[in-house]
Amino acid sequence: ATADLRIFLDTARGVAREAGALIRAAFDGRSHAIDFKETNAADLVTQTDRAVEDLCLRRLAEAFPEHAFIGEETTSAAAPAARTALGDRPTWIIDPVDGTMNFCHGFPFTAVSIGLCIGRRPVVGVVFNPILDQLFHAAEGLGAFVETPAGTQALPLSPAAVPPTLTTALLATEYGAGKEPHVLEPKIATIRRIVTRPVAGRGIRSVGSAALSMCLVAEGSVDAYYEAGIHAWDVCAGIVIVREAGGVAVNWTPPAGAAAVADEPIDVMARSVLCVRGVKGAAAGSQAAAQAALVGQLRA
Ligand code: LIP
Repeated sequence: ATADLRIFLDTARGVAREAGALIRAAFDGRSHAIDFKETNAADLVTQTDRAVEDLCLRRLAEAFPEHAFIGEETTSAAAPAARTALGDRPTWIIDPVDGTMNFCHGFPFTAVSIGLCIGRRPVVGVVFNPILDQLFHAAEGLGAFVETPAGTQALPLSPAAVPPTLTTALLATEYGAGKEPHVLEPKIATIRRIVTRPVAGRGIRSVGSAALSMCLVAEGSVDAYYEAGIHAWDVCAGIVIVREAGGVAVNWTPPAGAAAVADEPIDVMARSVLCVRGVKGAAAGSQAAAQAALVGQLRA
């Protein structure tokens, strides 16, 4: 119930702050010993990723011993057969350092991302960028907020007062660590379509963190974000933050027989995401047509 979600959210916020302090302390932009995952030169992991994941798993397991856990580094290091599948049990999905490459290079878009799924649906999300000191959080039915040293604000922020359209859109995407042709080609084709066709989007940004890209959608700084090849830990928390900020978050490929975009379920394990911002002050549902149109254009 709502009271439980509040407890889950507040616990995750505390854990994210503690984790963020570790990231902040290690953020010197130069001297990280880097390992590579899956023999891919663009898929990095550092001691900080591992230390932050250990901390998050320990703290959340102490608080909620009956819950399940999926962490990026634990999962990546495990043999496929030993990886935790997402079931109906409450499951925390954690990316200890989303934007590890940014972290290694001293580019200040890096965050700890903590999401909770119940019955496979993302219901709590916390994304904390300790470098810029921005903590984004949301829980189903409780709204989305950003905490900064200046205070707490509800999302979206202004000036996202008009519905999003492709012709006026500032979009975000990532080239991503996955270099398989079936992942990269559709992304590049979409970028080409957006930047070459007249009046098809104003511009594209790539900030290097899926979680923070989704927070940019939630706050209204970008109109939409799409990516394929990402993992559940990159997007679980962000999905809740986008949705609670009045945005839509769906998979890039629609599920078979799906109804309206606004009612589409999202599969966090499906390795893709497409999200569109909400409109500040809009009545629930009043922006659905504009959001669905933009989703359709980006999927086309
Ligand atoms: C990264 C994402 C980024 C994506 C990369 C990678 P990591 O997460 O946030 O948006 O393009 O493929 O997955 O590995 O830094 O946690």
